[in-house]
Amino acid sequence: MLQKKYLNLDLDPTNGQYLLTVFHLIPKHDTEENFITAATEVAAESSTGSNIPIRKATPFADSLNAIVYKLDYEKRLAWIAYQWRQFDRGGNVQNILTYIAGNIFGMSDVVACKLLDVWFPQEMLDNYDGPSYTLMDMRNYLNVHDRPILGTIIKPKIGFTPSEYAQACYEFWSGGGDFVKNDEPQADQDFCDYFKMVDKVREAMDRAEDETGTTKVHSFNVSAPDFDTMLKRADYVISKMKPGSFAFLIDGITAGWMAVQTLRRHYPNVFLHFHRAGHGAMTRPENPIGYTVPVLTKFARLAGASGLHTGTAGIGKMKGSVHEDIVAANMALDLVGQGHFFKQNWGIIDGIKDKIDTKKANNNENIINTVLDFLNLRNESEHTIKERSFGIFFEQPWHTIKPMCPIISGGLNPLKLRPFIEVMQGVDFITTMGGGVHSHPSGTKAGAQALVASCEAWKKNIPLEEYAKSHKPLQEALEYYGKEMAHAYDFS
Ligand code: CAP
Ligand code: MG
Repeated sequence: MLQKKYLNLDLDPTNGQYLLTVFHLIPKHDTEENFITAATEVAAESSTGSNIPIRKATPFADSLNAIVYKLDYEKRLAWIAYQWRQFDRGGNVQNILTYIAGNIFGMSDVVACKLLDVWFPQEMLDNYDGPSYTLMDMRNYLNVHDRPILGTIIKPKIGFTPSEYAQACYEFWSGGGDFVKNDEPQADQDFCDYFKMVDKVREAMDRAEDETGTTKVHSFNVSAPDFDTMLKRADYVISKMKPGSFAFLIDGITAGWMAVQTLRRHYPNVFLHFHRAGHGAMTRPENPIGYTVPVLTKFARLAGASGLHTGTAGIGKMKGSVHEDIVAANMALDLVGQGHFFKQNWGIIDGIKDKIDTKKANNNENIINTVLDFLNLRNESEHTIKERSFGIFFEQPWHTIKPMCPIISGGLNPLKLRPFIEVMQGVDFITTMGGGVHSHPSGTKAGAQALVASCEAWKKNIPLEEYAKSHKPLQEALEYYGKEMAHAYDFS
């Protein structure tokens, strides 16, 4: 039933009161009239109403109605504005998703309802945590600044004892790798006691650091049956590991947004690693109902994840569009990110907002230069500005939702590093290769050495085949992955 009070095509949605959304929407019986009706029903169900007008509504309650403010029937697109004051105070991300990615996905009146993009007004950003410990902090700890952070996931996913698990970590680190993560299902299983695993990882890390002279990081999955157990596992890691040498991995979709935000608020000085196992049910491009990878990315950054898996842009094994995954990676990192429909400015220009034209500052460089001009910091070195764009500079007067690190994983191997750097057009990401390292014909350490050599070849701009002549593990990788895996990638 058309719910007129949720429709206003004359609304000005840019006054800072509204979180904006765009949905791809197809009604059960696809006519233009039903499309408009469905849009108002989605607005009602995701704000104050139901499938039928509510007589009990008061004028104030009605003032909180979500509003359909723009429609494009040809493309089946509906723009809906939500007053962000309707959301739970205190920076609650879960509550927003309960509205705009909740009941509406179950409505029988629609056969397609996909949240394509979302936009947060700057006035709203100030109420949400955003990342605390960033990629820049991890780079400083590892002393790695001009290349991706090279990581692995221990495989088999589970089944190792603590000692076997730690041995695999040691082999990867001793081969030159920086970063190891638990796989997403690894937790506290009877064959691999969580606390013993942590103890053994610390021993392996000490051994590898002594041998290589470089620092290492391990991302411990702290997903658990309940929050107390999650915090107990996290606190044990803290008690055993050096500050900076560990991250907390959370299965953000299955453990939930409250777990993500609890970790962000309890441990602001730890890299918060958001694994997105399960996201495909919402984000696969062919799914008619759900939300996109850039939307998931925006909410993970708002919630304060330090890093999120954002996909391999068609180079790995997981389904995902090149465009979506690159948009997501840039949305994670940049001060100004261009989404499918909205340009998201993640900064708030305290006290100088009326003095500079934020409309002119429409991308990273402009926005940084605009603020530096105003603050007469023009003569800073390029590196300092770059470093500062990671949020250090913008603590005062300009503060911002700090960048989040894209984590690139899924079916990758050392031969796929360069293609991703070229697609990404940058190195600000962590890559984790599981099968692509632990299937190397000469073992895990050689897998790590092949990955390190592949990165060196890229940095020196030497073709892999050429560089492999003096790097045996890379040569073996070329022979193995080049033959075995070439057909496995979907470059669509
Ligand atoms: C990769 C992985 C990661 C996925 C997550 C796995 O292993 O450990 O969980 O990459 O996907 O279990 O598949 P491989 P995404 O390196 O052996 O593929 O990053 O797309 O969320
Ligand atoms: Mg995994």
